[in-house]
Amino acid sequence: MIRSAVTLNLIESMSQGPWIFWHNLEESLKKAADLGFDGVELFTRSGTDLDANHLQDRLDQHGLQLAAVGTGAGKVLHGLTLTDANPEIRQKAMAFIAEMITFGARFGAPAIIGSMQGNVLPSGNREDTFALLAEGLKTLGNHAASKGVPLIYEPLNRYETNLFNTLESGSGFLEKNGLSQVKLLADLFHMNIEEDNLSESIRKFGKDIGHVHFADSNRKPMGFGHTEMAPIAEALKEIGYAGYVSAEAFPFPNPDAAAEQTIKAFREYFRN
Ligand code: LER
Ligand code: MN
Repeated sequence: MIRSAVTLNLIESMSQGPWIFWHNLEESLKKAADLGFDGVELFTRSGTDLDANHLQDRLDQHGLQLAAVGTGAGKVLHGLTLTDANPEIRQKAMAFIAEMITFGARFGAPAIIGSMQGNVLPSGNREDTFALLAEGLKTLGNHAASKGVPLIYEPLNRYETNLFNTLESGSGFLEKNGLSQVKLLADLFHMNIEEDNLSESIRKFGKDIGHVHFADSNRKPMGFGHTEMAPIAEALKEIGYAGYVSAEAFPFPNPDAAAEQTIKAFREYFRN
């Protein structure tokens, strides 16, 4: 069964970006539960930012699951990536993500590697950078598997990474490097920019999809842009996708209305 989730950014020093709820754990969990979401996806400063027992209590109280945890704070706050030219920075990136994997795994939730993948730098070599990424994903994928969760790797649009931008190239990379512990994130916003045909890509590479980010063509909540969602939902159902469709969208026009629009769109496409 495809499940709904909504994102919550708990980093006080951030105030902009594609997250629906912001800063307040208690209030956001209550709103998510009241609207009928199945889970929440968290964006925190680190894997030790939240007390896990406290979070478990709060989730249980509201009947919510932890859908996934983002690792982007490693890049945004500390400038870490898995493909940095400096081995010390790569090591710190690995440690940061490993800690996040351990945290999420306590809840059965996978960690997502999006911006932490980095880029091939103008001075860098493409194949060498791919090798660094493969090495990082291999080690972290094994760590995730030892904790009983997959690791999620996210192809991003070309303005955010020059590594892998499509499900096809991401899937080929996983296969070539034997990264069987790693699943792909199908972010509908990135896909709208990069894929020739979203539903065809989902059908073709669906075996690798482990998480979905639910946003319209303009990163607003689904329904506020021009993505044709019906065939995408059909494709996800057809491949037997059974993970989360998680709203990583701008809090437009405000967090509450964005959450309401998201759950309305989720029900329209996945509970009809
Ligand atoms: C992360 O999930 C993502 O989609 C990126 O665009 C954020 O930088
Ligand atoms: Mn995303």
